[in-house]
Amino acid sequence: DLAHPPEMEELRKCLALWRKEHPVARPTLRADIDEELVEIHAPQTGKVVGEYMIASQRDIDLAIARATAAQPAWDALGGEERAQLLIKASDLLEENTPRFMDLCRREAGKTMMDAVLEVREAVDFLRYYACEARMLFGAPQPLPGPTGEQNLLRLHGRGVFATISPWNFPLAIFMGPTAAALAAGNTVLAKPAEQTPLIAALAIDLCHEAGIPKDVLQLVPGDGKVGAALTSDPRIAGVAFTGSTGTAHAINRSLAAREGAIGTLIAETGGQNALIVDSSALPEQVTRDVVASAFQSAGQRCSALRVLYLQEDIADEMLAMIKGAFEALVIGDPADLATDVGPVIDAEARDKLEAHVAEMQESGFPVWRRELPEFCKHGHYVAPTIIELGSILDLDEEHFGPILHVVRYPASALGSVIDAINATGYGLTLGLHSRIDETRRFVEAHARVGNFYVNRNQIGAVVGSQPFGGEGLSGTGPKAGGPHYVTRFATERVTTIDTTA
Ligand code: TXE
Repeated sequence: DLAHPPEMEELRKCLALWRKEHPVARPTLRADIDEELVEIHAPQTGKVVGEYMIASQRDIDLAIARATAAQPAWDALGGEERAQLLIKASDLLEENTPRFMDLCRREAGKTMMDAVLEVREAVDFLRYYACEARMLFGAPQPLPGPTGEQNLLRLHGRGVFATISPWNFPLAIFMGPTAAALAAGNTVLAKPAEQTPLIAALAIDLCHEAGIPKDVLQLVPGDGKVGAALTSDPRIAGVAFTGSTGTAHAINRSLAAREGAIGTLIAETGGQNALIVDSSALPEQVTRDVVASAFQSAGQRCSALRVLYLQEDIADEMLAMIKGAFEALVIGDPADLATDVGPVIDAEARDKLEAHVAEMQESGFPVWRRELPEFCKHGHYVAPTIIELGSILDLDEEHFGPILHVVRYPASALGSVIDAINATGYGLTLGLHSRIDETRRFVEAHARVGNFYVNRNQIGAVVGSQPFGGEGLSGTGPKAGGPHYVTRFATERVTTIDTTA
């Protein structure tokens, strides 16, 4: 939660601990068979930080067989017991905060502030879903019926779940759906992003140390092919996926093409997130929020601001202030506490973002870019960029990096602005800076988005109080960290007893 950053003193202590180098884990599923060994590179330097084994088809088969065999006992354990194990795991994750911060920096190029917040979010997810396990998976729920009949509803795990996660929240989004699936009584095959398996391996080790059985929770490291091998296997009852919209479509097709039981898909995907600023907004607050949302985490948050709509009559003044703050951003080494903008995840991401900027420039849209400092020359950095557009519909897809697009709109055209935002098909986050209640009510009523932020920073989510997730091209729901999430991982069974017999 960036609105409540931790005290600097705490951060300094973490940093001091983090500086004592920790050995890098080497995750292996099974070392004795034909896995492929892959190197992991630090986004800020390109240097090797570790290596991991890609799971082979044989590994995957074995993992599914073990998870299938272990599921009934895990389900039968009940919510309270599962909750205790998840809480124990959350405590171990919290105790290991400095190790995770170190790995988040080395493997994902996270700044120290982003890293500490990431660990907190993962811990919160584990504790929140543990509470859900306690509340939802205890005694059966009696349902009304005629005299002489008893109806009981129980929730059970669906079976074996695959959780497939992205690199941008390599701990929080890896752990969140995994914890929810476990809480509901499923066994889990957790596939981290290929860029960040070390963080995932440490998290899984700590879950095992907490007492979660090894067959109940297994790490399946690998790339998209490994993910596809999991989703196409009919023994997998459900998939909880977070990543790009294109991959969610591929998984949906893969689940539909399988023979056997119909698989469940819970998907959280990208967004084309806009912020509307009218002439009643407070310019200093807008500037702070815009710069934080668009450029923190190098723009690699699914909630990040991509398109800023400025009401015409204040656009010049607002843009000048935003550019001032943009010029003051510190770009550099994520290990440095002063750094605001670190690297993007890899060369492929950098090249894609650079191609987008070049294309916009060629199309004649005005572009402002920061100079990259010397330090950044060896890593995968993209200079923070502002591009002025005619409409959000000038963008054909999400651009996942430190690029802010700006559009001017006349005060009378608010309705068309909302129509354009809806027409992107995405529906993740939307921000509004306005002091006019009627405007807020209008936007709230017409925008099809999952998370709407009013007069505040359009960043992320807080487990339990700001459940997060989108609709349309942005995901299936329900919202992560919210009261309806865990039940999607469960199946309902009803027993009807004739009590007169
Ligand atoms: O996604 P990819 P990335 C979104 C964000 C952005 C994306 C970034 O908006 O679009 O995630 O993550 C595996 N079958 N969100 O680039 O490439 C792959 O190995 C099965 C949304 O990593 O889709 C990796 O583990 N799996 C968000 C995972 O899918 C496959 C929060 C994601 O990879 C596969 C965070 C296949 N065919 C990021 N192909 C939210 N809305 O909450 C790849 N994978």
